[in-house]
Amino acid sequence: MTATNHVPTAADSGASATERFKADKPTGVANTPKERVDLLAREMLDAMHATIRRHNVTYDEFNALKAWLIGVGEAGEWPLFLDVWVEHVVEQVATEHRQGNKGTIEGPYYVPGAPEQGDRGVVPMRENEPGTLLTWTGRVTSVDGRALAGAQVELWHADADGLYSQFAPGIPEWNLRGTFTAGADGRFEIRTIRPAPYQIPTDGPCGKLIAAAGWHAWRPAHLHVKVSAPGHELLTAQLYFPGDEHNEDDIASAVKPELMLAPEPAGDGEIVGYDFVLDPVPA
Ligand code: MBD
Ligand code: FE
Repeated sequence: MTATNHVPTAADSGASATERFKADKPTGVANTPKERVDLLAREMLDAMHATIRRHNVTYDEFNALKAWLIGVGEAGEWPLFLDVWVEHVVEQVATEHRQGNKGTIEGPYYVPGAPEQGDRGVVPMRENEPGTLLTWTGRVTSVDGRALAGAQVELWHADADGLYSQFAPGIPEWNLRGTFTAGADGRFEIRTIRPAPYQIPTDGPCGKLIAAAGWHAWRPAHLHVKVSAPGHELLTAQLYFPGDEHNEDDIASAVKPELMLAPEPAGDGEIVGYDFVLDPVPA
């Protein structure tokens, strides 16, 4: 059974991801000194020049690159491209200092403000949402072990067809997106369904690069979360399922061993436990 009657295209999800990014993320460099802009821009250009010299890049290849870059922008795939092939290094640098969970990349499909479900509840989903039921219990604490009552766990993930609401057409607005608020002891319980693996759209410029380079287009099945509490650093993470054939070769390089779930069969679905430890904001 498929959840939609419309085959999603790269242009659908790319345009939505670009609009989402422009609406939510700070993009100014007003506080960046020109010395730093000069350093970063020059080193990135130096790296490109070195590649051109080392491999005798031709005018045909240069023009193919130019056409491809124009296409990435036209299809709205800059968020996809950067989150798949660059974000994992930014994330590693940004969270290296943490003593609690480090997490992993956000990706292009987060939407703030998902409906509040309290400390235990079912994530918004369609009647007869396809997929294995998953009951996840967890707890949010600070690095000193203190329970973080009122911590928010924002969850978003793909459906059993690998599609995200608000980025693929024909899916209810907040489908498989919800905000949970930890109770007095920092505990929460979330009921959802297991997502399917995600395939990068194959009909857009990122898909063309993947095909031209002989790569595959898959991310393993994953749950996205953002966990936040006052006075603590925001944790952005993804959780994965054992046995997925792409856990070892995620196109987005975002799998870490500590993000692997261990679900067990229970009733007509599965249960799993996974806790979060947040770092206090440095004084
Ligand atoms: C995704 O679902 C995702 O999580 C990332 C990082 C990139 C593309 C699609
Ligand atoms: Fe994702």
